[in-house]
Amino acid sequence: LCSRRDEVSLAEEASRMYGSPAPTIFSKVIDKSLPADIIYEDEKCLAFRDITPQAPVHFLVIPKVQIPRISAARDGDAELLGHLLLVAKNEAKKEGLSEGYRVVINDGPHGAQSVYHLHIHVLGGRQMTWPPG
Ligand code: IU
Repeated sequence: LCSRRDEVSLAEEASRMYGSPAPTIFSKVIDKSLPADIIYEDEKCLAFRDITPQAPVHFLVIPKVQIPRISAARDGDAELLGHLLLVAKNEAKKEGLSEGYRVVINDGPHGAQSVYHLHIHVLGGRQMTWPPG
């Protein structure tokens, strides 16, 4: 859906704004070199099913630009971050999560983040508990 030129300009934008964070497995999901179950895509983001689902419905929403973690976001990312949340709730609705769901962003070691490309988890289809582990 995205031209090579778009991809190059996204990479340039990332490098200009964030330096060049080490690419992660999600770079390969974005460039389609790694197959993923993509449920939504637009010019700014992707949503795909988590490969190790922790609930009957578990998908991730990621920006195409590689912000490594939420704590590295800039004031200028406000519109993009808002967009990611709106995509998360739109896809949750499409997935039939009318009884509610959990939205999670893990940050850094204490947050148990494992992939350093910002992603919003959406989990649903079962009763969640609180507090999380
Ligand atoms: P975390 O918040 O960084 O811990 O979440 C990373 C998620 O990415 C985790 O739920 C993995 O199951 C998921 N994931 C994936 O969907 N596909 C992959 O190839 C890899 C991780 I590596």
